[in-house]
Order: sequence, then structure tokens, then C-alpha cells
Amino acid sequence: MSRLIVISNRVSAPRPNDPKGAQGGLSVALAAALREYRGIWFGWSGNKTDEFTGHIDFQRHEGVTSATIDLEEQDVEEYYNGYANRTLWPLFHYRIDLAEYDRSFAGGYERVNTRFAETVRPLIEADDLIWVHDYHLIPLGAQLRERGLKNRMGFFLHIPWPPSRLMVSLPFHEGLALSLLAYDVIGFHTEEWLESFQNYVERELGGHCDSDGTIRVGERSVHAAAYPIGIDYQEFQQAVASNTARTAYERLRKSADGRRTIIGVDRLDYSKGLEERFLGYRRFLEENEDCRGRVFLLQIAPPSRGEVHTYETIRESLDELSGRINGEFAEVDWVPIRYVNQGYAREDLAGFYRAAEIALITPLRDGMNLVAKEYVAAQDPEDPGVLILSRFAGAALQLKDALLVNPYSKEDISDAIRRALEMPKEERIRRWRAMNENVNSEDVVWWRKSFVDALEKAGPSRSEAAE
Ligand code: GDG
Repeated sequence: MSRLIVISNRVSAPRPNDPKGAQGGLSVALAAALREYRGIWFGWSGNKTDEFTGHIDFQRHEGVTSATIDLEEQDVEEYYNGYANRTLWPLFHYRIDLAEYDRSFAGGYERVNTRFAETVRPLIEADDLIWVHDYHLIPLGAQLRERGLKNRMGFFLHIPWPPSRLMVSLPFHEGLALSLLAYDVIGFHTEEWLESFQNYVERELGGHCDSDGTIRVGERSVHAAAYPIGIDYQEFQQAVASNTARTAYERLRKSADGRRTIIGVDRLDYSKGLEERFLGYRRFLEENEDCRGRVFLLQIAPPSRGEVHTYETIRESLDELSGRINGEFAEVDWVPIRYVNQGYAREDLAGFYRAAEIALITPLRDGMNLVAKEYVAAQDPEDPGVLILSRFAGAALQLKDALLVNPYSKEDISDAIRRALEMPKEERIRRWRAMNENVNSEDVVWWRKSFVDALEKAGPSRSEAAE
């Protein structure tokens, strides 16, 4: 069996009891996949160094070998805080108003991708399968090919691919998109992001997309398809059954004191639609006087990417908005929004999900959204809660039995909360069963298998082809 070499921006094997615990969905999902393979996970350590030397730090943790490098301050500023998080992240989440185009960011992005390529290249053996992750490393495949690598290589994008009309606002977008053709397989979470990519290839690159997923541009042909990511369902079941989760469940139920809990869990990010969510909840309180004092919104939002200015701004506006709503509606014995800016251990989250009668997950745009799937997996089958989910999350294409809402519409959010509160138990169970069936069967193992199978089938590696 070939080894699997996973390459992503950050390497952080999940630590289930890490109380800070704000791991992204990527880290949680990948560790589960890597444990099954005797492979290597290569990426940035998260640390800075005065001078980049290409030194690799190897570690083994819970069956996963990680190989990490440190980056220079300027690399982090231009590549990570700059091009990845201030240019590509907003653009790919349809926020061209927030996207910053700065030549130094683009230069840093190329430089770090080159550093990744040069450092990882000697670790790769002829038969290895290479799996590159996410928007930080789009040009890496082309950089590796330039260094003579002929192995099968796949790329998975964890965020949406934007519509062509937005994509063209990126300077030198063709170069970035063309570099994707160095891979053999390109994966997206949903058909929607895949279609946007295919449309871009046909409009902007003059390529051709076959119905079997083959994309041809000039001499080059690659396979592109949708592989929706799932959660580690078994692991999450164990988390739900843990003592820590039970304690967290009881803590929340006790403090709820008979009131119904609406939960939201999101990294503090503008793509997650937190302001719009608070405003939708405010509309619900306005329109449903009888519910005041009987429900509350628990919004857990651990800060992320503190060095990017936009994130300070969103934090300030949410502090202000939650304070205003609480000031407007609170009573001596009831606060409508519990807004918590800290992360919790995974098992605590599992207990909170189970204790909450409703989950309100309303991103404005989200590649997938794993919180929605975790909420489903954490429910009591005899008395499950209701999932309210944005129709603009990739997860909405699988979790069709959620109450799907337009996250920009206060009325939609307000109506869905009312409907969820009144939903009869039989309907809750029916909807939950259908969603749970999907979350359980299309889990992270299924996702990994689907992608790696496609990579293995992607034809002989170029080394074999050359022989
Ligand atoms: C990107 C894409 C795609 C959150 N707070 C805490 C905590 N979390 C965990 C959740 C979940 C993960 O972080 C968040 O995953 P999401 O999928 O919701 O969102 P992103 O971080 O934006 O992930 C997304 C994903 O990649 C995978 O491809 O689904 O669309 O944007 O697992 O539980 N975990 C802990 N404490 C917290 O306070 N332990």
C-alpha cells in the first residue's frame, strides 16, 4: 500500500482535552484519516523563526507522524495573515468588499509555497500518494512538479470556490487556477463549488469539462469532483458518552432552569453570519413576546486569526450588538444572549450540543460546516433537538431535513426558531433520523476513502507512465 503524505498549512494533531480547543474542522478531520495510514502530515508548526533554514521537526503523536517547519515573521505576515486570510478567504467566501490585494501578499504566498515544496520534496518516495489541503497551498502541486515530482497528487479545497464573476476580481487569477491543473484530482465539498470551478475553467481558461468529471485544458487533464467531508462519527459518539460531556450537559441544563437553549458554535469569523444571527434572534424576541424569558441563545465563539484587523472589527461589533440586545430585553432573572468568547474541550461541546433543544447555524457562506453534523450526532435519539441551518452552508446539501433558512433574512431566522420550538416530537425524530443516517454513513472515513480511491484511480503515476 502506498504511503499517504498529507500537506496542509498547519499541522496540529487534535488534543481532545485541550481546554482552549479551538481546532478548525480540518485538523479534527485529518487526524482521523491519517491514523489509518502510515503516512506523514507536513506543514507549518505555527512558530516563527528569525531565518528560514528548512529544518524539519518530526514528531509522533497518537499514531500520526508530523513533520513541521517554522516560518519567518514576514512569511507569516504576507502568506498567512496576508494572501491566505486577507485575500483568498474573503474572496472565496464571496466577500470581495473585504478582500485586500497587495503585491507583497502574493509574493509571500509564492515564496512560502516554494519553501514548502523544497522542504517536503526530499521526504517523498516514488510510490507515495500526495494529498494537499486548502487555499493556502494551491500552487504547491505545480511547485512540486517543477521539482520533478511524478507521484499522484490530489488537492482538496475546504472552502467554497467562488463564482467566476467574483473570481476574476483577483489579480492574476488565471495563474492561480492554472496551477491547480498540476494535480491529478481536485476535490470540493459540494456540487455547487465544483460547478463554479467548472464554469471558471470554461469561461476563463478555455477548457472543457466532461460529464465524468474530467477537466481538460490544453494537453492537461485532471479529475474534479465533490467529496463532502464528514465528522469522525464514532469518535464523536464516545465524546458524547464521556463523563466530561455528561457534566457539561448537566451544567447547561441546570443553568437553563427549564428554559430552552438555542446553541451556536462558530469560530469568530465574518463568514459565519453571527451579526445576522443575533439580529434574526432579536427579531424573534420582538415578534414573540410570549417566548421572552423562556429561551436563550448560547453563542460560543472562540476568537480566531487575531492578527487580521477585520477580526478585531467583527469582535467589537458583536460585543456591541449582544450588549445592546441584552440591554433591550433582559430581565433581572433572564439574559437573552449568553455570548461566550472562549473555546471548550470537544467533550464539553458534545455535552452542550446534547443539552440544547435547537442549534442555530447560519453561516453566510461555508464550504461545509462540521458543527451542524456534530450537533446531529450528539442528539438523544428518543428526544432530539432541531437543527436550523443556513442554506448557504455546504452541509445544507446533505442535511436536507434541517430547517433551512436564508441567513440574511431576520424573518426567516425568527420564523424558524418559532417553528423549532413548536415542532412535535414525531417530526423532530423523523427529521433527525434522516440527518443522522447521513452524518453516520458519510463520515470522515467515507470522505477519506472516496478521495483517496479517486486519487489511486487517477491513472498511473507519472513515473510509471514515463517508464
Ligand atoms: C473549514 C471550513 C469546513 C469550534 N469551536 C470549538 C471547537 N470548534 C470546532 C467544531 C468543528 C470545527 O471547530 C469547526 O469546523 P467548521 O466546519 O464548522 O468550520 P471551519 O473551522 O471554518 O472549517 C468549513 C471545514 O473547514 C472542514 O472542511 O467544514 O466549511 O470553513 O469541529 O467543533 N472545538 C473545540 N472547542 C471549541 O470551542 N474543541
